[in-house]
Amino acid sequence: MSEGLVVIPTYNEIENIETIIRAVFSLATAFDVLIVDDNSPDGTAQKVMELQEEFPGRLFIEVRQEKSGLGTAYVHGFKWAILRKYDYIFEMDADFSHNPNDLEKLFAAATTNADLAIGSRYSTGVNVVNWPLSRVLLSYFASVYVKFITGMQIHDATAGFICYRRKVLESINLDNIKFVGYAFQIEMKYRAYVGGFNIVEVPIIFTDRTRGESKMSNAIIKEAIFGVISLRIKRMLNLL
Ligand SMILES: Nc1nc2c(ncn2[C@@H]2O[C@H](COP(=O)(O)OP(=O)(O)OP(=O)(O)O)[C@@H](O)[C@H]2O)c(=O)[nH]1
Ligand SMILES: [Mg+2]
Repeated sequence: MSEGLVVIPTYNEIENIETIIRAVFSLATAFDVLIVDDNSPDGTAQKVMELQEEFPGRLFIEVRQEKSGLGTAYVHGFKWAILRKYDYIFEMDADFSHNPNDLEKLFAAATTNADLAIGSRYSTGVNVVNWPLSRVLLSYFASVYVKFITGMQIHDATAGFICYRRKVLESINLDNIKFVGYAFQIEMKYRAYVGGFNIVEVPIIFTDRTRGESKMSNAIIKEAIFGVISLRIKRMLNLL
């Protein structure tokens, strides 16, 4: 067993799944991989099961019965990782927006001084490739908004490319995490921040997906806008 586990949530990622898994396993550092698939109709899970024969003891899959959002997929993966005592637990998308080669940069940060290492698009300017301007602006201003409401000094508050030390995840009551989209990413960072953990941003370049479909929706944006306010209120009431 490796000390690091890369958790990848998937919904209809048949066009990316095999290449992303192979990319992780071709890194110099040996990480294990857990796919959390929500019963994708396109057969993503079946593909993973086929690949498990090639990577026994390194590639794992959890299949949930229905599409229930990225947040709870990660919570499922985190609980799985904590039970198995992985020391470093990563979040990464399946769509190559996050370059698997950067896993090693996040790992280096987490094994030196970071309790939570964030693959950050905005710590050195705006490092986003191929996103329409509207998407860049939305994401960038989401981070400014989060900073304003929460006071948390993070450049990329909605980032989903992360390495956590296990103790950070163990300190968070994962059953209380209910958000499904960007609000989930913000809440995880905010809880780590409130918990006094050392958060480090590692600059990365984020590239828009070229294969498969986006699951972005207005509901996810709304959840983030109101979610940040509700986090701030919970904090004021000492509930967080
Ligand atoms: N298990 C699970 N995975 C999901 C769900 N929604 C999204 N994902 C996965 O989460 C990752 C991020 O989703 P994306 O659709 O790329 O969302 P995004 O990155 O915000 O948007 P785009 O990059 O514009 O597509 C991908 O690996 C998706 O397959 C879900 O409901 N359940
Ligand atoms: Mg994506």
